[in-house]
Amino acid sequence: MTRAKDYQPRPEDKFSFGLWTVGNRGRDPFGDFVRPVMAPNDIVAMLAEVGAWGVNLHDNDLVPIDASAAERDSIVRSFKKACEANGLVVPMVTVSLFFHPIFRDGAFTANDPEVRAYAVQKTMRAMDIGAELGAKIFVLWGGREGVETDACRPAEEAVKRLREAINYLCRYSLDRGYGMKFALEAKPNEPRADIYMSTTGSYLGFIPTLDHPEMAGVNPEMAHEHMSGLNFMHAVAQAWEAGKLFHIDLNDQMPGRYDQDLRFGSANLKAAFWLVKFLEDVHYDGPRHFDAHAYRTEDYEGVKDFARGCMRTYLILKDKACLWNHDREIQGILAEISSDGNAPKIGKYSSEGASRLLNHVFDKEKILQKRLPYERLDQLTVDLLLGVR
Ligand code: GCO
Ligand code: MN
Ligand code: MN
Repeated sequence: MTRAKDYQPRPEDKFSFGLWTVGNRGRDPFGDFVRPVMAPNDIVAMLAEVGAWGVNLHDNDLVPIDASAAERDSIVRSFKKACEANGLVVPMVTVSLFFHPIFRDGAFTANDPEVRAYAVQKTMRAMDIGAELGAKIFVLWGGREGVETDACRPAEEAVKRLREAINYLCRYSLDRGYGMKFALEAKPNEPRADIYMSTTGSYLGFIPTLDHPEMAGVNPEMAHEHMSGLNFMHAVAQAWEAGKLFHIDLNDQMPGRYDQDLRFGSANLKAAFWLVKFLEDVHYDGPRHFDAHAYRTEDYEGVKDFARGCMRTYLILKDKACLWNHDREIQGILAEISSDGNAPKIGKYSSEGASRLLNHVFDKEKILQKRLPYERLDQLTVDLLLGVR
């Protein structure tokens, strides 16, 4: 990892924003819009101005749900031109299966088979838009796939319906030669009281049960894991280790609150640091997507501050990760705590190895003499993050 010389975003950083993020108009359950509508093509220009690399969208962020085929074609064509003119790529497309009232009982998991079929049709059409715009990642976030009462359906039936829909969509991508991969995004609650597939780990368990497991991975979101009080970096690391980190949603969130979608790094700087360090250390080369929005107090100049802030914080933390990796005292402690000593090798199982391990005598007193200076290590990290090191 080389140190960034400045904190200016560059295309190789692969920073992306959804149309719905910088285009968020600040409505919440208690109050109305505070910012005027910004047309998708103008959002693209704004993203180019702040230095983003990519723009993502839901089908209906761009094409109104009841647009005619001709309207749809001309909107998508004009958007594509705007992206090209502004030098932005469309790495990911997704589908809104949560906004229209028809999804009040879910989409792929709804009890009404007509709603389920409509959800699949709507997704296929969103995939068509994605293919036209060059997107290779298709995110599926089942915001309405959940319950207020478990009386409404057996929970395992929901899993089966979800599987059936995703299997179908994989086949559609193969049939059309779209070369898309699906990134499944978990969330514990909001807008439903409980959402099926509440954590990234749930999806990692579900994916191997698909007909085409190689076509499905995850899109972990920082706020979603933090809402449950979980360690986001651990979820990302597990997904990465399984070869399933297809996309990532970066933002921030105070644990135990409503879904806040705060600017990246604004609530839990230390968690953001470990996350950035992880992504950079393993050379994750997918998009770094900020699924967040500006405070409701902002106008569109403030939205630019928000977007620039997400990217700047990421780059500062990347620089800090580089310093951490080259800090002699930190590295000295790491070498000390990871030394093997005289530990018997476990390795791959064999009968002889098992006998050897069973007969080994462990000197617990000696093992306990080994220093584990994690207080010092953590304080060095804090000093480094606070800029006094
Ligand atoms: C949320 C989700 C969404 C999804 C998006 C993509 O909490 O609302 O994070 O923003 O990421 O809909 O499918
Ligand atoms: Mn979210
Ligand atoms: Mn998200």
